[in-house]
Amino acid sequence: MKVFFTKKLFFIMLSLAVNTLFAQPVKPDDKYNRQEVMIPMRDGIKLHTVIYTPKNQTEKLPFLLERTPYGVNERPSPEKQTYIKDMADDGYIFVFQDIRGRYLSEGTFEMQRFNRDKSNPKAIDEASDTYDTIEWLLKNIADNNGKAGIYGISYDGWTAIIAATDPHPALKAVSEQATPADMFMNDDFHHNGAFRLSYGFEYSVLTEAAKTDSLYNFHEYDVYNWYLNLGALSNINQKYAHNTLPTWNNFIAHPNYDSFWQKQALAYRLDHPRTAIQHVSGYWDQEDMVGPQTAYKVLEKQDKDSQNFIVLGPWRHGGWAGGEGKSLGNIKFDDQATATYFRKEIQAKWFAWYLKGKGDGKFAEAISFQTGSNQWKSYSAWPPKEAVEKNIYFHADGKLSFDKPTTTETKTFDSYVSDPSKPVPYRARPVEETYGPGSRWYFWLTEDQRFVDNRPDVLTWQTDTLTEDVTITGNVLAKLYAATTGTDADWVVKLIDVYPKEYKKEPKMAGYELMIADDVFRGRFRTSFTNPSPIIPNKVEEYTIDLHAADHVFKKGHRIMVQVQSTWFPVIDRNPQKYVPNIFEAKESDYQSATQKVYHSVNFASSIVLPVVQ
Ligand code: PG9
Repeated sequence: MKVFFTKKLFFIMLSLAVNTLFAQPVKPDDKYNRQEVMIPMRDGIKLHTVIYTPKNQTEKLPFLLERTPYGVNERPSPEKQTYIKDMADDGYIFVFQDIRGRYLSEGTFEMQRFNRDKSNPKAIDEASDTYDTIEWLLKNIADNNGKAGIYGISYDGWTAIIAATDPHPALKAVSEQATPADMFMNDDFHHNGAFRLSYGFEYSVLTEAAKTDSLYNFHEYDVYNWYLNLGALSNINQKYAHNTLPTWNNFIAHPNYDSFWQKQALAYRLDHPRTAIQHVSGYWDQEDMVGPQTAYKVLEKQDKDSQNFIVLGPWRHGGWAGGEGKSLGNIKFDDQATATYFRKEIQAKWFAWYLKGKGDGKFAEAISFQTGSNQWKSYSAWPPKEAVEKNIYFHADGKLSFDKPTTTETKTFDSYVSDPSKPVPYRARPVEETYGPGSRWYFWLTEDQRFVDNRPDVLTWQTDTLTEDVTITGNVLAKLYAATTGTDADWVVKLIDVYPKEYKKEPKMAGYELMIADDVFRGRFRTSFTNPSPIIPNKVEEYTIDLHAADHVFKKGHRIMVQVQSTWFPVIDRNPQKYVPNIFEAKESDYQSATQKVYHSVNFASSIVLPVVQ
């Protein structure tokens, strides 16, 4: 049986709906001269690079680079790529490069390659590859203005920010968009130590089964079934991957937050901004929502020259790159073209200033599209200082309110049985293969949470109908007091905006349950991510779970809801609920049901900490 089959990223990107970027074939009559070159790196390896130089160039121009593992050859001329069209109109020399070991470049691909050993002049990493590329471009491409910028989304955002860790002196501006920052704590591969199973496996296949992109052939449309039938995670290597995927093997070898993950993380690799740097994050980014927020925060501590900026918008992963951005899934933004605005008014103007000296150079520290009110806002700090932490508490009978629970409450906890053989789907089934045809992966964070409303293994608390707007801007935290009969447990917390029962503005959205902030925490890591420990059965423990940034108005007439559950499958692997040293090596018999209790008593007052703005 053929296990893997390859497809070009072209098809994946088509279904990504970023298709406007790549949908049109290269035409010989466009406005650019296109050259394909192999640029030598310091260790002799050559990287495949496509360079677009404007045909009617009247002034010296800066370079704009994008470095990617997803293949550059299919890309049309810059003015035909929606993502960079506004910059193409301004005039740049565009440079697209296959990173080491991918597509037409020589060398070996390494997932998020570590920093090189700088004592060895021939040692390489993504920063040195960018450095060597810029050096070559300055010397070999005529009529450049001596400046370069780099941008990109996700992996390409990560290559951009890594370039900023050790920049060529000509590199003046870096726009990292949806970069991962820490693959154990957030982003693609784990969240708070909980493993992102479907993404982790499918992405390892995508990038490591061949030099070009590969999709796994599941022979099954609803992969929820496939992952459930897989059983223990060791079956991936035993039955399918046969140790051929380095990233999958690293998941198994590094089940805790050891130096492998720590040294890969941006917090380890970033110190202060060495170029102007812009971070771009989507509030409903299903892959790397937290990365840019973390990168911004780390650099902001040392931003003496005010060169560190953040932009947050109502987007899925890369949602700002194509289309207008007037909606996401079922959610509409009052006709505001958020993606168009980002490309024209933010991205293009920012590069024009730093690379061409065009414009007034005035950029807000933080620009955010506030959802609910559907307005762009500018802040002088992120999170804004005016937000005040306010707890919204869980109560008996499914109630949620800003009042702290009192001892007189009759019931002090709610409970459910979490059965790993019947995990709660993370989105409504069928769960299509992540990047497969017709996949709804791109919008799942905006999906109506009513699809789990009546499950006995999902707890729900909600406020009365709000009599005035509640605005939250900044970081949301969950403080959970919980116990389990098992020795390990996952806690998934979702903060939800419940639309009114009758909703004249858009009747079919009546009662909609929209996730505003959410995350999962793997209980074994409650005291240390490096040294996990079993949970003591039935002992109430405090879990503080970062639900990350939101800028949202819960409108008058809506309700605020919180849901708690212990499975989110298959985006998160099943916790066996019995402590084992390494879940990747758990046996099927280790998976057991457990009773989970979430407390709301005066001493164990579970709550969500909201950054409320009056
Ligand atoms: N989210 C993808 C990714 C980035 C970096 C590492 C692993 C995966 C991406 O969209 O590129």
